[in-house]
Amino acid sequence: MAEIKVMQSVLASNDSLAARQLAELDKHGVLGINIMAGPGAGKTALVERTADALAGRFRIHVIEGDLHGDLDARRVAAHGVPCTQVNTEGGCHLDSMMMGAVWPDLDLANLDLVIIENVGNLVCPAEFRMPVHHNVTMLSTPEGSDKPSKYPLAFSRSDVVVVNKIDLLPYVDVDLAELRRAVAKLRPDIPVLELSARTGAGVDAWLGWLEGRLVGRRGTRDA
Ligand SMILES: Nc1nc2c(ncn2[C@@H]2O[C@H](COP(=O)(O)OP(=O)(O)O)[C@@H](O)[C@H]2O)c(=O)[nH]1
Ligand SMILES: [Mg+2]
Ligand SMILES: [Zn+2]
Repeated sequence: MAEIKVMQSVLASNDSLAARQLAELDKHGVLGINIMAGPGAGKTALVERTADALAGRFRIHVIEGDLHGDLDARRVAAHGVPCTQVNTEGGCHLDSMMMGAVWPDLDLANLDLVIIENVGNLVCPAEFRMPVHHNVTMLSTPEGSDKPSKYPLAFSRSDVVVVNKIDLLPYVDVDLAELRRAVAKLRPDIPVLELSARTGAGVDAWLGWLEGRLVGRRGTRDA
């Protein structure tokens, strides 16, 4: 019982800090998104594609969450986008306290989009509210169609699902219709976007979804 109370208060203080950070994004009309997926689903690959496609039109800052090292931050920075690495030192998710540590790095007055790549894990990242407008859950075709049913929280707290690595469909045993049904049981209204961050197939639909949100924000700021 005591343990439950402590957990509730940890989550409540995380929530209120995330809400304050999100209010700062709102003040500057900046869109925040949080990408969640298991290790290797292709989060960084999608961030790289997104950076290439949107740079020049939108000002982006990426926050990379990993247990150790800065491999992903180096990959993203190579695309000319400012990127801050957060190391959780063994922690399996990001939270708003960790965001607080890097928040001063963000030049909010001169940004349109903050992309957070969460730690590779389909479980607890979804439990911790982040300073973003939308969660994105990614899954790659080799992981199989049952993952939304087995890890429902991430999917039910997301506004879009990205199914990556469709270039591997001839080689893997995944039923995309079943996967869509599993997502629809949790969130009937959200888009499921099939793409390949490697070949670029389907990436336009993802960019379209994201740009739709960005334009909405820009409208807020100019108003
Ligand atoms: N075949 C294929 N491989 C991909 C695709 N996207 C990423 N990968 C590969 O999958 C591995 C993990 O990708 P990464 O972006 O590091 O995933 P993350 O751990 O979720 O950030 C790397 O070897 C990528 O080159 C894809 O669409 N198709
Ligand atoms: Mg990564
Ligand atoms: Zn965790």
